[in-house]
Amino acid sequence: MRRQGSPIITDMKVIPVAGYDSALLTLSGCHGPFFTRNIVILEDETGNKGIGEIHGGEDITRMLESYRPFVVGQEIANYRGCLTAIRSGGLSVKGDSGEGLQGLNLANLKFVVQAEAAVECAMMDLLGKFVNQPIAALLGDGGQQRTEVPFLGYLFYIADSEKMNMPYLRETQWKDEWDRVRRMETLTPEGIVSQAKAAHRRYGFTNFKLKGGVLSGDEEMEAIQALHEAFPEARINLDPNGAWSLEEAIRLCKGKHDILAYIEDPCGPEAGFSSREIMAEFKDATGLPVATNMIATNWRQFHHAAALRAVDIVLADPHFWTLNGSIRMAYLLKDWGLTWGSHSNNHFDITLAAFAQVAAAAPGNISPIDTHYIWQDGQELCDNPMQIRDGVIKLPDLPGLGVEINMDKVMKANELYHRLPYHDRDDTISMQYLIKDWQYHSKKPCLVR
Ligand code: GKR
Ligand code: MG
Repeated sequence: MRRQGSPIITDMKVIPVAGYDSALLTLSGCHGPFFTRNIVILEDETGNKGIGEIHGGEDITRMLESYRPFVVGQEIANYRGCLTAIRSGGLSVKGDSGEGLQGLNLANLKFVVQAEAAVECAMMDLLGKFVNQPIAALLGDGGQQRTEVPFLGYLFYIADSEKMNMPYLRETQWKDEWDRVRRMETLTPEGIVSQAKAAHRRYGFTNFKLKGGVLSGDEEMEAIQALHEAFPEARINLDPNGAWSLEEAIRLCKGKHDILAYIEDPCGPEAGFSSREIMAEFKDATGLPVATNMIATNWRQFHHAAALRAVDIVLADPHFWTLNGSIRMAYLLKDWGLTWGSHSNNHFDITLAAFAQVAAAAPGNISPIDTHYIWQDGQELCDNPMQIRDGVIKLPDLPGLGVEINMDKVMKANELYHRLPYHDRDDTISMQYLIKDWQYHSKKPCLVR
C-alpha cells in the first residue's frame, strides 16, 4: 500500500573530494597541501537534493557506499529508521582498539567518525525542504534555539611551505590580509597575533583558539599572553591535544584564569592513569575549565569523564556524535550545568552549514564553536555558502540545510581528489621535510625533538 507520505529517495551519490590546505602544525605533524572529504548527495522523487559532508579517506567512502541499499527507496521522513538499518547492516571498519582519540592517533579517526551522520544530514536536508523548516527546527526537544551561531577564530602555527617540496598553494594575489597570513610561516607570538588580527578583520571573531602541541608549553603560553594583550575582552583557549604531562600542565595553567578562559585537552593518559583521571586531577589543581574532543568521543567515554568531573565543555562534533546525538549531548550538558561546543577538522561549506544548524538547536549558553573553514574559505562546493560575519553565522531563512550544492564545483574537487597519490590524512609526510625522519609522539610537541 502506498499511502500519501513524504517523498521517496531515488538516488544516492557518494563523491570523494579534495581541497587545498595550509601547512598547519599540530601535535600530529604538519597538514599536507590537500585535505579530503566525502560528500553524500541524495535526490528524492520530487527532484529535491539533500546533501551531507563527512571526513575523507577510502574507508569512509566504502562505509558510505555500503549504506546505499538502506537509503534508496526509503521515505525521507523515515530517516531515523534508515540510520538504524545502516547501524546494523552497514559496513564498519575493522581494527578498532577502542582507544579513540585519547592519544590523537589520526589512524583512529575513522573509528570515531560516525559516517552515517552524512546521510542523516542529507536526509534532514530533504525533510526540512519537504516540511519547509530549517534542520535546526527539527532537532532536539525544543527545535531552533537561536538565529545566530557564534564561532571562534581557530589559529594555528604554520610551517614555511617553501621548505617543502610539496604542492602547497602559493598565491601571489590576496583579497585581504587574512588571505596572505593564512599561507605564511607563523611561529612567534607576534605572528599569532597578526593572524588573529587578520581573522578578526575578515570574520569579526571576538574569541580565539590556538592549536598548540607545536612548540614548548612555555612558548605557547607566551602566544596566549600576547593574544590576551591584543584582545583583552576575548575568550581565549589553547589546545595542545594532550601533549603536556599533568605536572607541566598544572605549572603552565595554574593562576592563568586572567588570560585563558578555558583549556582544551591539556594532558592525556600517564603513569597508568587514563586521560579522564588525569584531566580530573588537572581540574582539581587549577580550577580552570576544561574542554575536550579527545577524552569523551562516545557515550561510554563521556559517562566516565562526567563521573570523574574531568570536563566542563564537551566539543560534541556532529560528525563524531551524529547531528541528533550532538543535540542529545547539548540537552544533557545544559541540565547538568556543563557546556556544549563543537570540535572540527578541515571541511567545506556543507559542514559549515551543518554545524551552524546543529549549534542553532543546542540549548543554553554554548561555547563559540570551532571551524577550520577560514583556512578553506574560497573553495566552496555550494552556491550560497553561509558567511561568518561579526564572529557569527546568521542562519538563512531557508528550509533544510540552507545551502545548495553546485555540481560543477563538486566535480572539480572530485577531479583533484583523484589526482592525489593518497587519500587518507597523514601529517608525517610534510613534517619529515621539516625534521628528518620525524615521527609522531603523543607527548612531544611536533617541533620539539
Ligand atoms: O586540524 O590538525 C588539526 C587539528 O589538530 C585537529 O586534527 C584536531 O582534531 O581540531 C582538532 C582538535 O581540536 O583537537
Ligand atoms: Mg581539540
